[in-house]
Amino acid sequence: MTTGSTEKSARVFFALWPSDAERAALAAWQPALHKLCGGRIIRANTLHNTLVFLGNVETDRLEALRLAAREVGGKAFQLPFVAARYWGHNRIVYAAPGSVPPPLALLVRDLEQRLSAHRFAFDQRPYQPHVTLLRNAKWGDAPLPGMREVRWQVKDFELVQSAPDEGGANYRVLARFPLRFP
Ligand code: 2AM
Repeated sequence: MTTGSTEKSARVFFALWPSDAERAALAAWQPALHKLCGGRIIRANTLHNTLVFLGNVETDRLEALRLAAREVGGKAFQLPFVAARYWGHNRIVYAAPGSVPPPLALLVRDLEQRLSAHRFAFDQRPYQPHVTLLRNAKWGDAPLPGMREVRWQVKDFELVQSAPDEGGANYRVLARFPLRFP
């Protein structure tokens, strides 16, 4: 596996990466939310749901990281995003599922266990599934308007590299890991 760069480390995370149709359906929430909350609209082609954030990993360990993720034995599942919400602490507007489907919780737990077993460090924050839609937004604690539900069919998860550019972050899918159908 190559990152296509000569950098010694890469900023990486594991995520659920939607299909084009799922991505377009979530992007359709953005204009109305932007009108209300302002801030910066996240580019539709970068919308994702982070599972585990690692940060900088030495490029010569990326192959070991990919092999660690291949040990994860998760199942495919459906993930419905039902509401737009706001976090004041980091000023993001995000899409949220109504609940965490059990196979998603198991996937994150299994992935974290495999990463720990292979001595990879990662952000230990409790997992709260979300797709960031706007950054630097402004809203209070009133509910945001209802949005049309978007159902993701989660069939795989991805290892993604993040490289900042002027328009926000630029993401590159380094590897895909299929989930099993029950
Ligand atoms: P966010 O959208 O809530 O900011 C790439 O930065 C992805 O990793 C984003 O989806 C971001 O979540 C998530 N992430 C989780 N922990 C992070 C951290 N400590 N630093 C930067 N991004 C983090």
